[in-house]
Amino acid sequence: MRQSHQLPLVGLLLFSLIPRQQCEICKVSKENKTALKPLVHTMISSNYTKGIQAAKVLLSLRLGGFLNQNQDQHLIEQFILTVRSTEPSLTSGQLALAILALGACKGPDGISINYSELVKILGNKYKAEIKNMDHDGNPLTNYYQLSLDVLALCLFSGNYSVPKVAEIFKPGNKNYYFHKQFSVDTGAMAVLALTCVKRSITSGQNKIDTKDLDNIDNHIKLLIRKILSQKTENGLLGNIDSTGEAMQALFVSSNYYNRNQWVCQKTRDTVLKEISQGAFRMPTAAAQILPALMGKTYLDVNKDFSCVYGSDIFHISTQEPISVTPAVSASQIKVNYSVVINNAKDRIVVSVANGSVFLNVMEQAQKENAALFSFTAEETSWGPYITTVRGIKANTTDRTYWELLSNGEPLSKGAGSYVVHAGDDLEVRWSTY
Ligand code: CBY
Repeated sequence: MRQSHQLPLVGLLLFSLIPRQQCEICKVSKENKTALKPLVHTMISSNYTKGIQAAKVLLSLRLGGFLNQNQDQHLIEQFILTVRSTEPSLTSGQLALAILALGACKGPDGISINYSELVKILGNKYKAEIKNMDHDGNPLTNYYQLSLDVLALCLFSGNYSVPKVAEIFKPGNKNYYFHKQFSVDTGAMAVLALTCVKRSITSGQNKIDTKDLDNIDNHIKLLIRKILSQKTENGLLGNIDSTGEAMQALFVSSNYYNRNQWVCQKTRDTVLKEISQGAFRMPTAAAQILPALMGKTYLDVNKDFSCVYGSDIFHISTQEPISVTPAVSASQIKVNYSVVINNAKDRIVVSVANGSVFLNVMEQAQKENAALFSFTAEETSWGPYITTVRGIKANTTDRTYWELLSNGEPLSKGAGSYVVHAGDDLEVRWSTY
């Protein structure tokens, strides 16, 4: 055989010896892609591709290559206007996500985005977060958003201090925990951010002290250990809504754990089963799980790399209305509802339609007794977040919030998505985290 003929064979042999990456192993196969249809469906529904809330949806659809060129152009143009008009009021993490979504890939010609301006503004918002930590160690928002900030600043050549990152992202920091419980979402996002910083140091873009590199390396290792310690029997990491980003964190850090510590196929198969049972009805929830199932991570964001188009395999139009709220039937159920402030508990029994969510119960209680049960909520990408009850306002600087519970257990869904059952003992409790 002539040498030129042997080369492809040698290449093939070598290729088969390279261990396959976790993200490749875990990626949903071409034949099984239809299993992802409900996710894409939920995300493209027109109501949820508007406003700053759409950032994660846009990022996810673009990373996965689920849009056609027209949809991408239309959504990006609309999104640029949103970012421009809302920028001063955006939190640091919202702006970071917006930058990641806009720069997920290189879009259609003719759309120009002033990244350096946006990244500069993000740098300032991040500085304000750090400054707020001077008082009592609490940022303006939270560590999930600080991680998004560092990730975007790192990927888009913004300004941040590596020694400061190495200092504040220590896994023992209280900001990784809510009520002493490790937040898998937060840890996962921190791993993605720290991995980006580590890669930028080792590729020579960032000249620093090797001590900082060692520290960052160590933080990643410990965070991965903590994420894996939250693995459930069926393979979820934390809960269903933290699993997607935790998978991304594990994809980019496979050197830090053994193959037997995480069987990613098990996680993926549980997630696929949950999709078929309608677990990801919320666009943000769908957006968080989709990239991992496509074998992608937020570290694949690259504004100079052309977007992949044409795989609108599901033929979904942006106009198609999708119902995201569970069906509410005419029959009524009775539930108990209380507001708990320190040791004082005010209780009411309310009647709501079967299929109602926690928020409906709060509304009914408020209608019946506004003095005791008045409340306000703010719209977030996860639906309504309860900000005040009886005029008492949650506050990040004191780490206070209104905790939602059912039968004494904290809920893992928000007020707009938790479906209540007859006889439930529902509670909003003034808490610190
Ligand atoms: N996003 C953020 O800034 C939020 C980050 C996050 C870690 C987030 C979960 C994860 C994510 N992927 O977005 C987060 N929650 C935080 C930081 C917080 C705190 C918010 C205050 C702050 N410091 O910024 C706080 C107060 C500890 C908190 N979450 C409270 C709650 C409860 C809300 C109650 C209310 N007042 O409305 C609640 C309902 C828990 C409870 N039992 O009271 C809650 N969070 C839940 C359930 C969730 C999950 C939502 C899941 C769902 N399907 O609705 C969550 C995904 C999320 C949103 N919280 Co918090 C975590 C999970 O279960 N996997 C950045 C921005 C740009 O988008």
